[in-house]
Amino acid sequence: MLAMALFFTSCRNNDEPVTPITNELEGLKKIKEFSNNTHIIELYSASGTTSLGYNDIKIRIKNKTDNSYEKNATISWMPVMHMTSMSHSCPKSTVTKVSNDGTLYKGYIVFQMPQNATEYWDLKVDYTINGTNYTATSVIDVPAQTKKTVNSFMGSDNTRYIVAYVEPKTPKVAVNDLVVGVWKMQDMMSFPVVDGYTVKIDPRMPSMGNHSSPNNVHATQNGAGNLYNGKLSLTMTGYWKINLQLANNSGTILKGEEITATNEASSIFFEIEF
Ligand SMILES: [Cu+2]
Repeated sequence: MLAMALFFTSCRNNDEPVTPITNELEGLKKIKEFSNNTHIIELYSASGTTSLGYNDIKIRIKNKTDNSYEKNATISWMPVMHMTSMSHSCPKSTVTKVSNDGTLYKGYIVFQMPQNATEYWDLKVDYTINGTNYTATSVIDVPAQTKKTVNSFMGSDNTRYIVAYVEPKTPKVAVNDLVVGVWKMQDMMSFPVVDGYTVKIDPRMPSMGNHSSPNNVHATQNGAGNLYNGKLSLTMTGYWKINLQLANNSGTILKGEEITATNEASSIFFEIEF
């Protein structure tokens, strides 16, 4: 018994050398890197790409002098679409550290329009390290998509809204945890989260008599500034159109129509196929 106790004790001690961060980049692929005179900015996502709609993005800042990663940066970012007639931004989160002693920073950006031959997105990253300000800007790839995952529209209250699909990223034949986001265009450059609304959902299979599914739950917020959570019921694989209605705090529908015998789709919706 003593021998065993010693064995396990020593085993545990040998295993214990502290590895606080095993692999920060696990499950991430590099989107791109760009630089200024002092640093190389690395952008990561699960897919290694940026896309139309909601994007979870991670950032690292590498110091060019010693190739170390900056752990004490304060970062902000500004995505801008340069269109022929004007420029505008999109919904975005603040940028925060993933873990205290790590090198990764995280946030989200919701591209509501795709690029084209003459109009493009870029991302300006501003950061401060030990009181010194730095900046770097890079073009970001936002190609058009076949499935709709983001809606940008004028509500009946004359406010422009953006409603984007976030989860499930890999839908299953099940009642899935649904996450969506709701933002409004305050001006061309600021798109804050809208609080206290409801995103009503009605998933349908147009190829099969437009049938629905049971046990869906409309998406609502669990706290100001947050994304919206609901339940998305998918009873079989294939193409689903998730019809939406956006209701404000008092329940007034600002955009979107109910699905009836004579109306088979809403004017705002998401599309998934799995
Ligand atoms: Cu645009």
